[in-house]
Amino acid sequence: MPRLHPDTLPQLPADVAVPRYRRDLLRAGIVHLGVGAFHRAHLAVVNEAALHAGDDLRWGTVGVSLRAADTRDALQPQAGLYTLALRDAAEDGSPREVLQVVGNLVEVLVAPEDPRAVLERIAHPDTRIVGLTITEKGYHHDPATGALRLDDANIVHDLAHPEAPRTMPGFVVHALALRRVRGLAPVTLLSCDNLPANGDTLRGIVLAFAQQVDAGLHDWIDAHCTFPNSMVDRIVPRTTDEDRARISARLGVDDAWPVIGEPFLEWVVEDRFANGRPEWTAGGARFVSHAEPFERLKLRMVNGSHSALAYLGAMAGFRTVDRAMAEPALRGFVDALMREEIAPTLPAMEGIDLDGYRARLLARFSNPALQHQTKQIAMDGSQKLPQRLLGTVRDRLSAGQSIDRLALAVAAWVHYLRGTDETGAVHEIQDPLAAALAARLAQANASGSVKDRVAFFTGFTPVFGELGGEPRFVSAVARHLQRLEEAA
Ligand code: CS2
Repeated sequence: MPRLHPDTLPQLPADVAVPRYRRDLLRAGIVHLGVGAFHRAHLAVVNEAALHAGDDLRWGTVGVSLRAADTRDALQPQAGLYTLALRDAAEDGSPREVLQVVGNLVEVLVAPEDPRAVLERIAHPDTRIVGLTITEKGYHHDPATGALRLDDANIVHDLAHPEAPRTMPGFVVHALALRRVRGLAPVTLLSCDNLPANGDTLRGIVLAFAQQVDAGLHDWIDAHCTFPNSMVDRIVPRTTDEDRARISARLGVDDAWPVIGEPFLEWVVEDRFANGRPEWTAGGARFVSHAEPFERLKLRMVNGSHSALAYLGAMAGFRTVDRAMAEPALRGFVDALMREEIAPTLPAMEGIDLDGYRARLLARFSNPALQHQTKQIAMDGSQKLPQRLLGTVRDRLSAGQSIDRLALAVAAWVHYLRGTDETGAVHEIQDPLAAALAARLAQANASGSVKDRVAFFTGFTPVFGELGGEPRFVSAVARHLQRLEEAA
């Protein structure tokens, strides 16, 4: 089969959407760090709609992979083209799939191969926005406080090697230093990761790193660059070989690197751009002055219940989220978790009907065409729990309210960390703090009663902050952990 490529676009079936703007004239106004499936199924698609809606060709994207070369290797022979497959189920339950070839990714750089090229690209006069979807762990921060970890070995490395950094803060700050000395315009740093106040968090991290490099640089960034907060939402499961084969067969050409997503998409962004932006409203983005309430809503409702489902589901032996949702007890649990414990912590927001939001979410989680793996969501729990579940726990405790269901979700994570599910199958704990968590758990397990174990384990402050010292939290988690362990 021929490869997906600008030359083979005319052969595609008529029901596959393709780029309709002058790709050959695209400039790269955006550098995107973390060019994974989420970016390619969300931001890049909204950006594609903006290119279709207007004729502003300044907004092509150069993607950067901070680790692996696989995306570049797959997309280079396709001149950056790839397919987005939006999947859900038809009335009769059969999978339905709409295909679109996306064209605004003009190049992919692999940071470890050529760090200099990444620095130069961010420092390029055409670059106006640096976007980020590098997942929570890419920030090298303390998950409980959001502060940059200056003792992190890679951060120490990057402070000493301005010409060859490895981390996001290293690339961003050293490249901004180049822009500054060259007298270039500032850029917008746009975090689209699932962190609370993601723009503010990014700003704190970038400024903390810059302060170590040069106080003048710190002040320049502070005065000229912007860090809008943004809320992003679309479920994007990992692409499988089966997806690749099915999509290539439908296209009639081989796409080595398609992405899968649900039809639903939301993007709420603060309209604070230092050096212009595309008209992303054309692709469904909403510009607001304060995105923080939308982020909180999304992190607590979508991601909080997603993590709860992932840990409980994975431990019960359910491979996918829709399979877990088909279990009445689990569906009833996440429904009640959202309705009774999460939604009441959210402020009233204009245009948001929380009952409708919850109902739609239950339907999204039940989408059988996504095959979203519970283990994919279960990874990196230490980086996710604080903003997904623990902030809600804190708010409810300080209002004297019950945290029964939230505590079950937290207990499910602790239970998951033992590394075997209830059917006896072994799973690997993928987490940047895996070694520290394992050590903590082993020490906790030597402490005797479940309550003592939970008290010791939740004393791990990088995740729990001060919560481990809160008796109501410890006893609620311990009660559930005991039940989970007895059931297993
Ligand atoms: C998921 C998210 O993998 C995870 O942890 O909870 O990626 C989730 O699918 C997205 O945030 C939905 O917008």
